[in-house]
Amino acid sequence: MKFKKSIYKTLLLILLLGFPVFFRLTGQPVPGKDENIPFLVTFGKDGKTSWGDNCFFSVFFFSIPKDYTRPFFIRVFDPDCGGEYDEIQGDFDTKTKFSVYGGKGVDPEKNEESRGLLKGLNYKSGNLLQSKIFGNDPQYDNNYYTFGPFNPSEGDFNAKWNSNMFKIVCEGISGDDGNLYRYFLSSEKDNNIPIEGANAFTYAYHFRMWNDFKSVSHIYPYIDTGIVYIRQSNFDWDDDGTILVVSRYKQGISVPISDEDNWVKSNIPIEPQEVGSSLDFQFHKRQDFLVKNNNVVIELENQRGDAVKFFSSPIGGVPIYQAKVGYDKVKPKK
Ligand SMILES: [Ca+2]
Ligand SMILES: [Ca+2]
Ligand SMILES: [Ca+2]
Repeated sequence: MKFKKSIYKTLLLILLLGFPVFFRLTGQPVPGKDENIPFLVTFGKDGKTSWGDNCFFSVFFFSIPKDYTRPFFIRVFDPDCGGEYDEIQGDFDTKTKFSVYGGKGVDPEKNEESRGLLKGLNYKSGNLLQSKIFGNDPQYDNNYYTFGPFNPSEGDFNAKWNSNMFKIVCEGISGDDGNLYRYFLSSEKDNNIPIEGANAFTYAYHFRMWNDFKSVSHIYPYIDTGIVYIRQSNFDWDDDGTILVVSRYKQGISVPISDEDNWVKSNIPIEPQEVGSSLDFQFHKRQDFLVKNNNVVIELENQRGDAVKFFSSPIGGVPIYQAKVGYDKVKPKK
């Protein structure tokens, strides 16, 4: 009977964590549903890095499964810089350019430059499909602008993910204010309708924390085969509480944090059992006083110096620490 039980357990594990889960993912809101992050943030290039953006641009990728062949749209919420949500410095005088790329050169697994981790490299690689510059435009304040329609075949095909890859670059081309915005990959122009099996990811996450003690934000980096440890880098965390790393095998490792306008790096060992699943980076705000308008940047790389992706919808689901109790139960009682 015990043997049977373990087979069922294994089957259940495969069902819960295995490959089919990937095809059920719908990670189209960016930031994702499970991340509990209010906004992405990009400052105008005349801003100060001490406000929480180290490079004044951000790069996001969308993967669209090969079997999806209908047109799709990339919707940007609050693309303007002014009015609600955005971070004013003096007057609102910032212009932000959003550009969508497809074709050869986009896929960051084939073209490292595309990842957007280093200034000066060609993170705008690929064919420019559409772009638009936004200023202080009430028309787009607290509202969507929709890019598209795009044909999935215009993407850069990645055989490993069996998906067409697209990229959206956001640049603060002038001014010094912080543009807060969100993305949604949609099958419809005027509504947010997720595409089955699609996902979004980045290598450098530039985001805003909640102005709320109780809200915990998350990001979910995916641990691919061959990863032995990852090196995390966090920028301008404003000494705001703690960053914890949780996984199926980690109850919570606390990570050294940055304060003002600095990077702090540390290594996190990866257990073989964590390969093929996601980690949960938890961002807990400090409780003794409220750190307001905290913009931060997170980057990860593996032991070889290759960047690690964060998926908007965690691959394999949100990792939950499995207390040893669960394993003791299956041990025979003496
Ligand atoms: Ca300004
Ligand atoms: Ca905005
Ligand atoms: Ca900050």
